[in-house]
Amino acid sequence: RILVIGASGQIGVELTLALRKIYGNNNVVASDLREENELLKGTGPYVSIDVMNKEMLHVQVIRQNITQIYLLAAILSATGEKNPNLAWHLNMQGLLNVLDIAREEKIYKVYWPSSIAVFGPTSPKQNCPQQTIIEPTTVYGISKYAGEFWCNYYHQRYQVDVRSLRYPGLISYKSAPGGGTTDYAVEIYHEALEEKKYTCFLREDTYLPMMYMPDAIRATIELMEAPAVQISTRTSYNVSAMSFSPKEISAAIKNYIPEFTINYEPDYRQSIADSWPQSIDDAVARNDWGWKPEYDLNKMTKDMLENLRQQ
Ligand code: VAH
Repeated sequence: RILVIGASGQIGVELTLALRKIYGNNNVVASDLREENELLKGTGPYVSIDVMNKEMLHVQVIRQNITQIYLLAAILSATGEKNPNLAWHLNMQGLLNVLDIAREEKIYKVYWPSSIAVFGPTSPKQNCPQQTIIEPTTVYGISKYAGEFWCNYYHQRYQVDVRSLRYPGLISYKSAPGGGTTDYAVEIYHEALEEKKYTCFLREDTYLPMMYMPDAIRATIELMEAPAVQISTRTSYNVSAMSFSPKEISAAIKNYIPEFTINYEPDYRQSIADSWPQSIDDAVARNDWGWKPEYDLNKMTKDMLENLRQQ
């Protein structure tokens, strides 16, 4: 059985629904510190778990007959800069609790997301490769990079089959993002429909690597279902789909909502965005397990607006 920790978050909701479709509702136990997300209600078992409480988590893993764990609970880049100690503690200790329980209980597979936020100002800005100079300058990036080495360590030393993807900014309509620097790219669709205007907290020319949630969910499942022999990277894989700026996503939206207008009021998140690469090289993921994105900016924009209109 699969346990999803952080199932009520932006990725967790969609990953839980996707995993339930594949493995059956009752075989995917959703958990979060927060109460069950509306979209999950009635689709399968839900337990309240605090990933920081290792003993309680261990009891649930045994009681629920868990054989795979997806750990999505984390504090993201923007919130992390407001609460550095909490972000470090939750992101790091949560992972260590899961890895140690996976070792003790011989859990079959573990998934843990990293992020392109591991890269810092000294990493290449264009086509940033899998291995390069990596000097994160946010607490979130530091915790994700450190976590990658812990995943590699638990695989090497204890043969825990833990796998990871460095997600770019993720855009979705089913679930709200939580405290990320790339969240503008989700907010803008909601505001375009509701207000026909948006005040963007990043400069118009801020290019960032992005991915539509359906691609991110498929990448996660394809990675987890790949034969272990194909997995050459036990820190975390670069994956990429597109890069765009607020100016470009506004133009894409204007194709559907011509009267949409945007203005810019950069805030503290601008310096976080400026520290990250503008585009990512995901050749290793493509070679190892056949990664290939399906959504570009226009296809995503069409799908986002159609689905948000129906909500
Ligand atoms: C964030 N959405 O903004 C996350 C992501 C690459 C960005 O890690 O913090």
